[in-house]
Amino acid sequence: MRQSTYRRIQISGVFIILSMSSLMIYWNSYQLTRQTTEISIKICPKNPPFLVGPFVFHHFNGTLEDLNNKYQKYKPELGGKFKPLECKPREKVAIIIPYRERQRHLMDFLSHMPPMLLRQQVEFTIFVIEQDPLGQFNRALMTNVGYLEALKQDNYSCFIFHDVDMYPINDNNIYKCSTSPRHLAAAVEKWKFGLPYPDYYGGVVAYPKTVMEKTNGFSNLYFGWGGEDDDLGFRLAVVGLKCVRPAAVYGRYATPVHGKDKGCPLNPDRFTLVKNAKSRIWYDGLNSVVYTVSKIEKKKIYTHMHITVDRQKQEESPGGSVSKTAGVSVTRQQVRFATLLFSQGYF
Ligand code: BGN
Repeated sequence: MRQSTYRRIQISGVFIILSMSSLMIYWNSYQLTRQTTEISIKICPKNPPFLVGPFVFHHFNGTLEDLNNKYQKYKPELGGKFKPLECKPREKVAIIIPYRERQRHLMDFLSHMPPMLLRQQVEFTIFVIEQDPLGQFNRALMTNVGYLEALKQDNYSCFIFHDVDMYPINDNNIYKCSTSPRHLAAAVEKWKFGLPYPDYYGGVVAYPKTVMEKTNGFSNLYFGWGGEDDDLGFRLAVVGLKCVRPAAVYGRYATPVHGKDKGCPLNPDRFTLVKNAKSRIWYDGLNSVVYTVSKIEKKKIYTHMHITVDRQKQEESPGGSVSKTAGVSVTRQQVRFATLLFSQGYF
């Protein structure tokens, strides 16, 4: 009886030792595979190897569900964080789209951009920053909000502020940041693949986080159409920076025609605001933006934020009291261009 108990204890001991050693073996091999996987994913090369272009822009006629399915193979995280699968990206890029009532353009954008960005081996998330329907649209204020809110989601180091109706048509226009701010829209279809004037900074710009910090972001005071992009150029000048552009042969954008925007009439104050852009930079921007986030929708392939703006409160904030005296002059080309567009019924 005693002997059999002894044997049972012996057998259990052997069993426990065996189980422990197999656990150890399993743990060691798990660690080894983890290390080798981490080592085998290299940092992405400076020059991505699979670029194509020029290519043609195609409208997309499907649904968001179609795109969700199409991009499943890239395994985006909820909210639309895409990463190249073959290498470790060098930076995190937030693509910020100031947005209102442009559903068709948004679908085109979502269909057009991810494949190109993944060929460029960029880690990115698309943030659609939608201003609620009441009141006039404020594009630059939406970009400030996009920047601040994206940073609450992750530590992005590069921000690309993008019109929803501009589609790059050459992979060599790389969606990454350098130390200088970059104006990516170097050759725009609606300007016959050129620019309306040399200091035009509209459409698409890439700012590293450091530049947003240096310029206090953008002005919050441009309600309605025009001027906020000219303001940006003056802010950069104050801090001693200038936008660089890709070669025109690469920085090409398709801009399919569309109807007038509701809620975005010409801003009559824009001339005064642009004139005083330099004097407002330190108190009109990221440090004075007034908004509330009414909803954040983390979709499968992008993040959609709904933003409420209170124009009166914004204009009562420290940056709102626009000086009517001091100021720089608006270039003659900028004024001539705005007048020309207006006379052609563009707005
Ligand atoms: C300019 C607008 C820009 C616009 C371009 C191209 C103004 C302010 C004038 C001082 N600037 O005329 O905002 O991006 O045309 O459309 O209206």
